[in-house]
Amino acid sequence: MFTPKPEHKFTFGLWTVGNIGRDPFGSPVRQALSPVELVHLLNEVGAYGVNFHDNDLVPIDATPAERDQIVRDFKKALDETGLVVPMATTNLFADPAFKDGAFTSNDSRVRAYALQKTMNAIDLGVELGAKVYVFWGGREGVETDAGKDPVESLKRFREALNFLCEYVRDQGYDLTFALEAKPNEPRGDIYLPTTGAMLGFIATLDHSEMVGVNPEVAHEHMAGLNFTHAVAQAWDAGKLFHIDLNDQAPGRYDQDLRFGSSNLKSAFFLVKFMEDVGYEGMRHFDAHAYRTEDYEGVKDFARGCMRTYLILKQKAAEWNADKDIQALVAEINADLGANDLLGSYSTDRASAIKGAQLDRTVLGERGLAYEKLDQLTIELLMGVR
Ligand code: GCO
Ligand code: MN
Ligand code: MN
Repeated sequence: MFTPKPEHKFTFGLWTVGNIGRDPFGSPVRQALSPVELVHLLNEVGAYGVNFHDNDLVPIDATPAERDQIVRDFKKALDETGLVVPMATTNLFADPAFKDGAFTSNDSRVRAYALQKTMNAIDLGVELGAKVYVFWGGREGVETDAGKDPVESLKRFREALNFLCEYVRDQGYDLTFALEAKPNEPRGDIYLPTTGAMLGFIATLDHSEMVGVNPEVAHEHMAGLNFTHAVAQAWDAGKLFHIDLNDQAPGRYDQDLRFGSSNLKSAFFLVKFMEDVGYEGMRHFDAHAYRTEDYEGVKDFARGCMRTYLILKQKAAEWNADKDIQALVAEINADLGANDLLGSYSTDRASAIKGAQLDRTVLGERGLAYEKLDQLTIELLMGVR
């Protein structure tokens, strides 16, 4: 019943199932698999697609001949499995050249190299079928504000995105950009730390119509925010181009946990939101298996992400069909006599609202039954309804 199918659009990055379990305190615990092996692993667990950073696929020091061979092998694996590449991105954070950022670096040579690397990576992504291109500014930030001017940094980031939008148009590519916010890690502070900040920034771009967001559960949780609200704002703005699903306990290091494994209730409201509004994009899992796992555990992790999503989707349908829950929802939203009073501005409406009998004492006395509604939701999630 909870078996992933292509129509569910479940995707994983090569870097997610390919994560070898290195952390700041310890060495890798899993042998690296090749991109071809990872495509087969993803096919085995039932994923629809695979995404990559340029250097997940082609090592940064590969020769042109090596690149071509790697791309040929990868395409063959895609053909054999039927997996698609809906999204691609650039690694602008691993190489020492990017230690002070890429597009926001103070060094113009680094900024030029970041553009060069990104244009090449866009070419590679498009060659493999990507329709969305993600920008995560992992090192676009600071440890100390003594080093970089925040306004200048925003200008540089804007110039780079304007340039790359023009590049995509010039090439005639069918590609949109999705900006991914994160408050910190690996830098002390990363610019444009939340999805809301990204949405404000996008409005300042020359081709803002090409640019949306890629919100990630863990990143908003790291900032102590409600992820579903961030996603809803992006949706309302027509900017939910992609999404990174994982989980994160507040106040911890960047955990990248299996989807739904830490905050089940918020994962439920997220899935319910995405399904209710009819989000048609990819459900991308940007997470990785615990460091305790071997590759069987990595498959358990990947299957778990998709299975939890599908169970929560089923729970959302049950919530929408539950008579007691829906009776409460109807009661909460019932017209208690002022619906006609509200609407867009007119002089008459302003006078009508000014003259209306609205007894604030009565309004303040009304109980809202949210306790009951939330408990019903919890019981539904716990499987006793
Ligand atoms: C992180 C980020 C990255 C990006 C990836 C795609 O916390 O490291 O989430 O995994 O999503 O670089 O741009
Ligand atoms: Mn992340
Ligand atoms: Mn991410």
